[in-house]
Amino acid sequence: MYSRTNTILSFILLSTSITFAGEPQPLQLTNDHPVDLWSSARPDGHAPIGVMGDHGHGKGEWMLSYRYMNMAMEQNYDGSSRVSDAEILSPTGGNYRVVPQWMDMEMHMFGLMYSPIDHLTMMLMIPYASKEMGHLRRDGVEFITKSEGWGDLKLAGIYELHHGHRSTWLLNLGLSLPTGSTSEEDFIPGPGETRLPYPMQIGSGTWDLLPGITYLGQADT
Ligand SMILES: [Cu+2]
Repeated sequence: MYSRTNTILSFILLSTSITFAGEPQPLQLTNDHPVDLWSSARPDGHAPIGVMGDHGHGKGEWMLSYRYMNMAMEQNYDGSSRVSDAEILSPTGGNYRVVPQWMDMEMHMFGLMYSPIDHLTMMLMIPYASKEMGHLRRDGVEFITKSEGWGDLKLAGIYELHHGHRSTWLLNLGLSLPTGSTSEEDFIPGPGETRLPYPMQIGSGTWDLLPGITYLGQADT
């Protein structure tokens, strides 16, 4: 079973994104809200875009986000040492009939944030993923398998424990629902239409609790 070989060694990660923050509330200058208070309307009110759940919003504020992620993997490893395709296929080596040679993954992540009440922001995220894996069979036949679809829906609440002068504590609690498919199939020369291995599935197939605590601290400038 090729899914058992240790795959995935070197990868390149590219991440680009656009964020739209909607209807920011005017900054109120009170003792509670000094002028240099962090706000999601400020560029420095956001962590790098790959970091999610790093900020809350003011009551009534919403935010739409789109993130694009691309990952390319190649070269098999056993632990930390490289293993050649020939070794994996060899009867005296790995003795596998098929070796995965590369995998490309693309993900479009759509996000929605909304704050219904003070200090609480609700977040919804859903990815659309497409995956491709290239294989080499022992007899020299090469083939590619593909899968594509909507992944696991994530719901989260971000509670502002403390929003002070240049420091903020956030409590994050999220739930990942198994909405993504775990029964993706594709044609494999030989066995024909076959259920793809787990890394090629779109969903995790599990319910996951995603708790977290975030501290934001702003350095004096
Ligand atoms: Cu936001």
